Amino acid sequence: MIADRRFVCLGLAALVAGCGGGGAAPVAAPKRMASVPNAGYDAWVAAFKGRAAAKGISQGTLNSAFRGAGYLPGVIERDRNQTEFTRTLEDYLAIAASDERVATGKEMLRKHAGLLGRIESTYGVDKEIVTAIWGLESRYGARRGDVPVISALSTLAYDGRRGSFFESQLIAALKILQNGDTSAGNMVGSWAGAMGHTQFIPTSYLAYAVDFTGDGRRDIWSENPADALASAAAYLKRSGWVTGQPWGGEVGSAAARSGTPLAIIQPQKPGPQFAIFKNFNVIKRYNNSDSYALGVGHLADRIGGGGPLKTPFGPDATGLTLADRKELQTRLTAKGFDTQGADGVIGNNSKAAISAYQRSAGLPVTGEPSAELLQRLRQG
Ligand SMILES: [Ca+2]
Repeated sequence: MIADRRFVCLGLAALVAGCGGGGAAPVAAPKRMASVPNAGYDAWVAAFKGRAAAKGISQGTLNSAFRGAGYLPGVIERDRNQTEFTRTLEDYLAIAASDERVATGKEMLRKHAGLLGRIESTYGVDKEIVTAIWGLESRYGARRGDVPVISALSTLAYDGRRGSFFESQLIAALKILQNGDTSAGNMVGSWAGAMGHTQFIPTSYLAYAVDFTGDGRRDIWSENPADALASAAAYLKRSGWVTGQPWGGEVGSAAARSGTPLAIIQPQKPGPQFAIFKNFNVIKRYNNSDSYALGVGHLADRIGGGGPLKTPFGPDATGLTLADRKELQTRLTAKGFDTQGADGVIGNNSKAAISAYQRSAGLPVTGEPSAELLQRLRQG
């Protein structure tokens, strides 16, 4: 649930833009951040409590919410270190629908078949789509984030870059606590306050989260993903999901021929063309990015048993195709310069391996792939 992907970077947003990240290799999970004393922050919190009280937050809620809260320099560091770059669609899809994410998605679809079936029949949103969102937002619950949300949001609101956005998220988080859906200690998420299996930000939680288990609490933080997955489906339904219609599909596929598409798009040339339907735009309400919507749609198709895209992408800016980049990674790893996998996505691990190889071979250290480098590796 990404209101603005430049500011919320835990799950899939980290793959889209503005979040750095290390290619296909796992990005280190955020360590629980430690708070440090900060008099300016304390003064800000004292003033904020007055504004929150005026918006209906009780003293009891404010006191318990801020009892363990503090200024988190790690959050500001993450906010400042967002590099602005956009992955190619090819790289994005290679990560979003990696073999591992597809395999785990199929496993989750089996493991939670009953739950996902009930969610599908309740909200009319395909279980594969809900599962794909789960996979992209938190790797099926494995990366829900462990940063205390009240501390994170108050730190960002105090810091002031987009202060009003984060103050409104903080007020919403306090409303969640006041409603009794969870406790301050349990309310953890990404460094920017996206929470639970499907990474809802607090305002979206208030507007769309549902209690699917019927225990009276909308618990998206639980190990049990029921409320979170149903909340994602509820969000898509309320955003206009058309039951029974596909998101779209690669031009030429059966899904792409199932009606009159809204448009044909080709985000990367040369590369596959996609016929898109209304549901494509509904997925974009979750995260306003064509790459994200294609990632969800394609991952859902793969989880549902579909194959890879038929049309290859052309060579990248360095002149290498996906097969070339995989070969480069395989050859580097075989020589002892471990790229941590060979998925064809040149991320930080691959760049480090290239640099180490170049250093050992007495070459200029660029860390960048090239046809020349691949040729050299082929020659032994
Ligand atoms: Ca519940």
